[in-house]
Amino acid sequence: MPQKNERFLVASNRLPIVLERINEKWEARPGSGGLVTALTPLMKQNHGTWVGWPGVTGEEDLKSPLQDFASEQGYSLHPVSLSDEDLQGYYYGFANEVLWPLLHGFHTKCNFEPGYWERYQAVNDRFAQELLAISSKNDFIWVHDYHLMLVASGIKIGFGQRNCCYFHHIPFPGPDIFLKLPWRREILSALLDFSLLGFQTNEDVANFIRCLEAVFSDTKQRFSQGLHEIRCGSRTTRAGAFPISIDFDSFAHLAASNEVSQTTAKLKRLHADQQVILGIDRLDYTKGIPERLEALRYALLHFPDLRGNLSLIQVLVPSRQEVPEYQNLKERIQGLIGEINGQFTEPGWIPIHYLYRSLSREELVSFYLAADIALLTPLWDGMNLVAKEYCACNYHEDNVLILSEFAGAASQMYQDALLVNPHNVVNVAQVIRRAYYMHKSERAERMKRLRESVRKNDIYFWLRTYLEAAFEGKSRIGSSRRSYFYLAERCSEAS
Ligand code: GDG
Repeated sequence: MPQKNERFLVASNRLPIVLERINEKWEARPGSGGLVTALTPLMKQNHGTWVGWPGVTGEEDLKSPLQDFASEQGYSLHPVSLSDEDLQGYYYGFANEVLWPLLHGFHTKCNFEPGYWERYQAVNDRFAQELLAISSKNDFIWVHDYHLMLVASGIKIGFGQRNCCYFHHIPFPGPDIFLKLPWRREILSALLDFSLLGFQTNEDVANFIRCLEAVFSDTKQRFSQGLHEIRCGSRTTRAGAFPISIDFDSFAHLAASNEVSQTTAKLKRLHADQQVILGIDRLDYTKGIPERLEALRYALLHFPDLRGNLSLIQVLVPSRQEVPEYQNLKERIQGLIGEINGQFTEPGWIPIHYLYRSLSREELVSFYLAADIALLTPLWDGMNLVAKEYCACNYHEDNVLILSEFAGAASQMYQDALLVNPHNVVNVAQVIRRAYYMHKSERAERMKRLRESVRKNDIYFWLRTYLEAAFEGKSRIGSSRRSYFYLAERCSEAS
């Protein structure tokens, strides 16, 4: 754990704030994610600074809202300003059009534009220089996610010695996919400059090591004290799986609150004689939404007993609306919803209810509570926090989680969620039916175990285990065991 005299610096693409323009002035509110909540006490205690892009260009009038935020929250924010060209090349370009699709296995969607790579390097270097300028060698720097994979290397090039660690929130693919990247050697080499590399699953760690072995012939690794010790030539680092989680208690409390129960009751009344299936996703091609809709169509077509008795509420949270690919996906989803509703709607029953907006946290929890079944079918996902939030909220323990085996969360939930291959619409349809008919005693047993596991392995546990690995070089959850897929197959067979 960091000592009192060691400052704690976090770097991520965005600062953990929501900026609002009120009476011609910017105001900064803290972001609502579990990561921010979990890190805040540590940041306060260790004179923390969070480094990132504030979310708007032209930062001079941000000084005072950022200072107000620091005095209210007890830690500082250090903005890294980005020009429109930086944003286009580094963020929309390299992060969104190269790394996001590649690392989720969609290499055919990548735009390997050399100019994007130039900007990515320049912005990563800027983050490194800013971090160097505001830190000293006793400080601990924790870099988050794929936007900033070159930062430790930038710090080293600037002759800085820092304890600089990294956590990767999205999947890491194997060499068959990763090696398509024109800058594979540079990125892998830069990652080796971090002293600890955290991934979501053992599968991600194994893929990363296989990529190293493919690119650097002198790669050696051994598993010790829950971590992989990796040596490539003269460089050494450690890597391990640290499945991220949620603030269980805050979700469980909100779920039991009056604010939420009224909306939940309304939703339940609306679907009084039916079971509700819930899908909540940011609009993204990795989330498997068309596949989910096709599975529902198949279920309604082949299992007439479900018609009139089961409805899907699909919440789509707007995202990257300016990108044509995302507009096309939205149109495709809306087209499918229209077709399925047109095909099956009967007086008094509509198969799919569709919301295209983001929900308040209270609304979100009401939807979790009103749903008898959650249907989360990403084609590949780092973790999928919605799966964990859904379990945390459902204190009645009378509901079912259907989860893609390609969500990182499946590595922890495979025994009690019903796992599906989202590409196999027939299987997903069968599993929907199985969930619909699952007896309440089986629901309760499964959900109880799921909730207990999410409660025990919450975001604070994740933080502690990561920091133990960073400071003591060992992990209590580490395992060299690789894949859960074979088990998953057995666990999710439809009856
Ligand atoms: C990355 C990785 C990994 C969603 N809609 C609303 C809303 N949400 C919140 C959920 C949940 C989060 O957004 C989405 O969960 P993800 O797991 O997809 O998290 P991301 O940060 O988007 O993604 C992912 C994660 O990092 C953590 O490492 O799991 O694989 O891609 O918390 O509650 N919140 C509100 N309204 C909504 O409409 N308030």
